[in-house]
Amino acid sequence: MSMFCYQCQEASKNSACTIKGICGKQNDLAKLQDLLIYVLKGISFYALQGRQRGIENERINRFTFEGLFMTITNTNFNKDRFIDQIKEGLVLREELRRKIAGSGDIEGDIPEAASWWGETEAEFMDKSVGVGILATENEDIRSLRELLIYGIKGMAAYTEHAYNLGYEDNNLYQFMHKGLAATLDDNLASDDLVGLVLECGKYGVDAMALLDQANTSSYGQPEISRVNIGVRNNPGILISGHDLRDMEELLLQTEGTGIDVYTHCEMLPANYYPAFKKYAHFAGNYGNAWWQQNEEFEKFNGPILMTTNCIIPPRESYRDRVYTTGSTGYEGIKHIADGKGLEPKDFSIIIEQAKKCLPPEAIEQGEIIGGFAHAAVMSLADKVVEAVKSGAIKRFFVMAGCDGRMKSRSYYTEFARQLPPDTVILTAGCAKYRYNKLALGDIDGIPRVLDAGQCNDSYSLAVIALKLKEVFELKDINDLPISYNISWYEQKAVIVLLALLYLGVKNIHLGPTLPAFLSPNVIDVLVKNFGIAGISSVEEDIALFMGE
Ligand code: FSO
Ligand code: SF4
Repeated sequence: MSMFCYQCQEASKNSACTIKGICGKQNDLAKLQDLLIYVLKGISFYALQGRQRGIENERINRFTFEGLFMTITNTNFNKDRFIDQIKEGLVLREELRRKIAGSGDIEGDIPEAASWWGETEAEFMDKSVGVGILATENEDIRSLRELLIYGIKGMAAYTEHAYNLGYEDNNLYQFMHKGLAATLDDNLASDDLVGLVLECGKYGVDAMALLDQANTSSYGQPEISRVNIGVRNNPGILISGHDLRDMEELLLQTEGTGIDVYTHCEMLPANYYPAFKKYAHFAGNYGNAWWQQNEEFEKFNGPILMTTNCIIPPRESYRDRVYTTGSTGYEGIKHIADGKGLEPKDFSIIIEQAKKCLPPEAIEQGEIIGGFAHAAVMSLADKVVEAVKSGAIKRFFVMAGCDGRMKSRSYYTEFARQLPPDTVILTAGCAKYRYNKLALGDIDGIPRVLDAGQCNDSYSLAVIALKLKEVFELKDINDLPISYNISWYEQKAVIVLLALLYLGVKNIHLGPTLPAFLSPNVIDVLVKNFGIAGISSVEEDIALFMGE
């Protein structure tokens, strides 16, 4: 049986990738990812029982979020890494099982995922057949299990970034284990799983809040900033992904070397943090959203560090300049290991290579503005409230989420362009690249595109909405003049969506297509309870949102 993956928006024919991923994921890698998730479910079965008996295992917790993160779209394409991870997972699971058995009988029937054992790649490949998505026959149960798993994957990514900065919340680990173990339980009906999916949204809010706390306590509150999108004359290192600790360590290690540092894609918001802005060799942002990296990495000329997704299969022309770190990986690409204990990572190999490279080729020039996270927007609160009261701002549009390759995503550029001039876009995530360089002007000094930051900073947009609800003394967040037109791509967008649902936001429009993993009945539940909808034409949607 060949692979079956439908976890992202680019799933083949909006159904599933079954021969090879549109993302470049090969059949064997997809199956190893399925097996790793299966092993994590088995670990979760014991972790839950362990916790009830006071056995909290730091290594298991870390292994769980790392493993989940590795399986997110465009994160890790290195087969050997998955094989090692599965081996380590089985050993950890057995250690935990023995510990729990030592504290009394194990409760309930032990699922196969918690007892299966294998050692070789051939055994892993054999086992991977029959443990993937299609192992659940009922379409609705399968859909809800996967929705839950994807939400947990997104949560795991944010949890890992917070952990890297020393911030943890045991409740998040507990829910990851509870949710994963629940997907093994055939006694759970659709309603139970819907309940877990909504609970996942609650933990999604908590994970994003924790990461917000980690980022802002470590690097200060993002400030409204102008970011250079042109180039300088020195050789440069391009840093992509979401991990701010990697950003800090790279800036520290490149200081005084004559190398400039540029951000790419989701690292753009690093330019808004006071702790990073102070570095003279931090030169700005280079390029656009992840899917254009083939052309842009070629032109950058210097080394590129991928701290998280989205990585796409690199071309030969720049392959030797790409480095992965953290959860990312790619066969044949150099990987920068974690530092020992609290030690920083060692980026010297990248810096040495950069010294021998040409400066980046200019692909754009000028500046963009961003840094409208919750604290910065709150400092403008009076102005914003005044503009709403006077009618200068009629409506806000939350257009957070992700960008992607599909041609149909030009919808978002057109949507932004055609929105009435008395509207403001609130954005976060790489979705912004579809409209953050348009000349959309401002309203009484408030730019019409307010970028809060990375996809996890969608949390900021929720905080802003809740604050406005308070200021306008409204009972319901849905009474605010805010519409939600979200573009999604991978599993972090799933946790952002579940978090918004948990906060009570209704009538979210999701595009460019609805997730392939949602069965018709599950879509029905989301439509009935939350008013979730897809998108149609720009003109029709704008008229609908503006109540015309
Ligand atoms: Fe984009 Fe990729 Fe941040 Fe995602 S770079 S698509 S939702 O990884 O995480 O927004
Ligand atoms: Fe296909 Fe997306 Fe899965 Fe890649 S992650 S195999 S593109 S569904």
